[in-house]
Order: sequence, then structure tokens, then C-alpha cells
Amino acid sequence: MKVEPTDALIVVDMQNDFCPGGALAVEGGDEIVPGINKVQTLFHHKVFTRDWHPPDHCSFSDNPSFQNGSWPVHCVADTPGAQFHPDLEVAADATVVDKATESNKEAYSGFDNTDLEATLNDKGVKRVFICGLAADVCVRWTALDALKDGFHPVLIEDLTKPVDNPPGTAEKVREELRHAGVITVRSDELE
Ligand code: VGL
Ligand code: ZN
Repeated sequence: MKVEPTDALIVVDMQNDFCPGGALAVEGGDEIVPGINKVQTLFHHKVFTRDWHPPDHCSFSDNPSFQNGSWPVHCVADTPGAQFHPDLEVAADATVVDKATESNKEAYSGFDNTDLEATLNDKGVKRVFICGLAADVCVRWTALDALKDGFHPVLIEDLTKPVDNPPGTAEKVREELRHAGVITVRSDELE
């Protein structure tokens, strides 16, 4: 599949707290960093979302279930856990989108209560290639919102990792996205 000038890469939440050693670590989350760096070279438009919570965010629980809005304290704005993975390359001209910045609102999608839709439309973007963390949470909702907003979403399946809690969730979400019309590719199919 050929990457076009009207395509954008959306890298979702490649932050320390979602990588091993972080507060809400996704298994193998750090393993996709080299592949994300490599695929970036194909894209003119690059967007990096960040989960960027206030310290009293409504999803934070002392006894988290690791699903459905009950998570440990994670990605508190301006803390080390909220920083991008240190090996992730973020170009100076890339767009950084912060989400879920309000205490009383959850936002899993990079489009939820942000400028992302307008930013992509301003740049003439038609299709978005999505990767990052977590496949069954923020990647899922970002892909579904991309569809809703009229962008053609393509999921780069080897450059995402799921929470998968309870087990089986990741597979269900893959089916859901396929059904909704999200196309799936592997990074080595892109040129
Ligand atoms: C995420 C759980 C809570 C994610 C964000 O980026 O997938 N997951 N907040
Ligand atoms: Zn969060």
C-alpha cells in the first residue's frame, strides 16, 4: 500500500505510563517504538496524541479494575509518566494533541474534545494510519471517531498492543473495527 501526501500518521499515547515500568503498562508496549520510528519516515503529516490528565481525573481509582473508566493514576500532565517514550522520535513539525485534560470527563479518542479533526481538515488529510497504545482502548476509539469524522482509518496492526482485560477483548475489538470499516495493514506492506 502506497502512502499518499494526503495521508496522516496518528501515533496514539506512546507515553511512559503505558510502557513496561509505567503506571498502566501495556505488555510489550515499548517493543513497537522502533517500528513506529521507521514508519514515520513515509509520512508528511504526523500526529502524536497524549493522554494528559489532571491529578484528580475521574478515571483514577485506588482499586482499579483496569477497564471501563477504572484505572490507576496515570499520565498526569507534566509528570515523567506522561512524557513520550524516550526513544520515540517526535519531529519538531509534528502535531501533538493532548486529550482527557478535564477532571470530570474521560476521552479515549484523540478526536474527543480536541482540535484534531480541524487540524487534519486544514492539512487536507483524507486517510489516517493509526498505531500506538492501547489497541483496545485509545486506538480503538480514535479509529472509530476517524470514521465518524469522514477520514478513512487504516490500523497498522503490528504497531499497536492491547490491554486485553478481560482476555479476549483485543480480539473482539479487532472484529468490531473490521466490521465498522477500519482497514488493517502491516507496517511492512507500506511504502
Ligand atoms: C488509555 C486507559 C486509560 C489508552 C488511556 O491510551 O489506551 N487507556 N487511559
Ligand atoms: Zn487515561
